[in-house]
Amino acid sequence: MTDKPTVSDWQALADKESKGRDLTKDMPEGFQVKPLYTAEDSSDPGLPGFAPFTRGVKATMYAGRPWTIRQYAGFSTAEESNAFYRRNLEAGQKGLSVAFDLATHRGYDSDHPRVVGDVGKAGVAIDTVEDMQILFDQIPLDTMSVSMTMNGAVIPVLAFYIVAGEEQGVSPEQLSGTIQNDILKEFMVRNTYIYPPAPSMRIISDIIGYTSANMPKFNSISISGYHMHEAGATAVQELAFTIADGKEYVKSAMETGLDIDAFAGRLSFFFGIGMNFFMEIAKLRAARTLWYKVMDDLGAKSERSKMLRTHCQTSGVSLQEQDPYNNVIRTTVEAMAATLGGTQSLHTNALDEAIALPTDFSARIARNTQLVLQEETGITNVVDPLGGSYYIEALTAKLVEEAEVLMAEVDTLGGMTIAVDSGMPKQRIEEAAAAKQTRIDKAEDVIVGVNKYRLAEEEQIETLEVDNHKVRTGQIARLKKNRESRDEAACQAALKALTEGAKSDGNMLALAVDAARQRATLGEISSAMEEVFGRYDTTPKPVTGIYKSAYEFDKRWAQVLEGVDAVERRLGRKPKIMVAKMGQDGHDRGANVIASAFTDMGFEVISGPLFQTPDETLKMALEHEVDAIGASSLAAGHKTLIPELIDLLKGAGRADIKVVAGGVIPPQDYDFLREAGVQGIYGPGSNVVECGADMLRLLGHNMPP
Ligand code: 2CP
Repeated sequence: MTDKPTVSDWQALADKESKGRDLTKDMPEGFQVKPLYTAEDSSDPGLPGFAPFTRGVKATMYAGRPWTIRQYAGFSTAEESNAFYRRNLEAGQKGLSVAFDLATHRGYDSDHPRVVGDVGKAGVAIDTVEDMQILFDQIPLDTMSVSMTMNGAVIPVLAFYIVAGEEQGVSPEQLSGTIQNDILKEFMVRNTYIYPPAPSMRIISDIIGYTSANMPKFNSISISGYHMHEAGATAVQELAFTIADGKEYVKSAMETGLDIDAFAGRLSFFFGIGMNFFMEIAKLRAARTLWYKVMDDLGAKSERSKMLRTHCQTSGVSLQEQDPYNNVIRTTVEAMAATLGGTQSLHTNALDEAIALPTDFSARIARNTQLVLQEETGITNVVDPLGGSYYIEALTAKLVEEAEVLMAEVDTLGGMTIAVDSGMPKQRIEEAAAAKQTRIDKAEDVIVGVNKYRLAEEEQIETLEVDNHKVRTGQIARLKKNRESRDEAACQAALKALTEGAKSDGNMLALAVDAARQRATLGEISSAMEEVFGRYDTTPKPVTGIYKSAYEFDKRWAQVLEGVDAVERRLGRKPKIMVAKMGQDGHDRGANVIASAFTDMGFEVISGPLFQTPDETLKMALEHEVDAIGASSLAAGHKTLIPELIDLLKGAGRADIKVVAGGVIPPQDYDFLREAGVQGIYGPGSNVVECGADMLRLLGHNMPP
């Protein structure tokens, strides 16, 4: 009998096979993975349902109850979104998840002049309790669990939901669901905040206080790594910053005198799931392990307080505009990672989400992806089926270890509120995003159909378009009716009480529920608090130097640098571009990537603040005497806001300033935008170096192809 081969025997054989080639792979997380893992690399993760919950928070997990199929949706009016929800529930969806439009997110009623291009676009427009009632018409709020993605205008939205429930005959104790209510990550990456950090943190504690006393089935927060993931964070960054955010919320609620075990069982989480399959599975297992340790350290006694329960969404940025049916495959792989990682609830993206809102067709395929996994594959039969895999266990432990290092750094700074204020997490994530973009542009990270195997000709797919003007007109009429039919004095008194409460220590949610009962609108409730808290504004601060070093020896990059030099010599100054974010769309990853890369190319880049009106963009562009404006749009406002900017430029006699557009823009809209005067359009998957080359051509430089 021969001896059992050892790991050294394997190494010798592997070296022979690979002819000494190094087969370890660098991960964006800053560590390497080896081609083989063995028992020597891993340890026993324990059992599901028991601390530290690495293998799942329930003993039986999906064998006892499958994850909730919860598709995030909402567009145009409450009527249309309600009809969409009901069709989806009949077709197998299990929970609801509401997407609000950006006007609602930022606390503006639909008739506010700043939100002309945003109403009803990237979600449903909600201005009043009536809108909320229509949204849930014939959907019983005592049995349906409803998630609402709301952070900025979280107080009026939750108040409307509570009052809509009351008027359906459902008491707050019966309401089940989740409110996102995670403001720290808004300041870091998502940008739909309204108030500055300190009052925003107070609002969160008020909500935790109110829901723990009155809404025992309602998850008071969804602490979200998803948006960090989408902004380009590595798995380690997503884990560390999300868990650190959670720790901050717990500490701040405890400081108001709440008992940790009275509210911690209703804290929930939300992670993004990308294409690094095993990394993503390990990430969810690591997240549960980390949360257990954090909550144990903070003194939680109840086991429930230490369980990390999470929703997941497949990655939006992994979706591509090119060859879009590949997105179905990507979403399936990501959904498998989420479920093998033990998520409680899941949204699977629609294949057209990189370019537009889902259609009924693409929404069906997305939902069916989960139904097929749940009902055809056997994934639900066994708890944590990858538990004990040497690689998965080693990866889980490595992620825990690395995330703890980063969390310690946050602790040294003084916790997440201070860290966010210092800009550290945002900066780290932007560095990771720029590094990832470079790997994609150089085809080191392969994206099938984009930087490899690209189709010679793309077929257009049908997309959904919302008639923003129609939605806004309808909402304005409904707002008028609401204001005319309410008891004005009672409404104003409730709003005044809210402002007074903001000045003292009133519970903002309890006071807003009173105002909602008196038919105060979302904008009015938000303004009543804004009087005391103020409105927070910010300008993106892109990182520099990453592209320069990544492309040091690249020929095309060198041509672009030469081009920029030539234009500079001609103009007697650097060519200047402004990166503009108009409307209430706060997605700034793309704008930051462009600003970073163009700065490194030698352009002078002016980054406009978020949430500009076209008029404000015009003024800033003229003031800085820019040569071109790049308008970044990821929330469907492009057909309204960009043409308006071009008209304003013409009106100011500056039609010579070139306008290009980038972001989530359906190809169907390209002709419309070109006719409006847009001179370059760059969708997802565009190569930033080529964008630079194009810009030089627009500025009159004879750029080689
Ligand atoms: C679960 N249950 C079980 C078992 N599994 N009971 C016995 N045996 C089992 N095996 C119980 C649970 O304890 C729970 O009851 C109930 O069944 C429901 O299960 P759950 O696992 O809690 O699922 P859920 O109700 O769907 O809740 C999941 C989450 C929740 C994660 C806790 O917070 C959630 O739904 N989040 C969704 C967030 C979301 O949709 N976000 C949208 C983001 P108890 O409750 O009594 O314990 S989209 C965002 C976009 C991209 C954006 O932000 O911009």
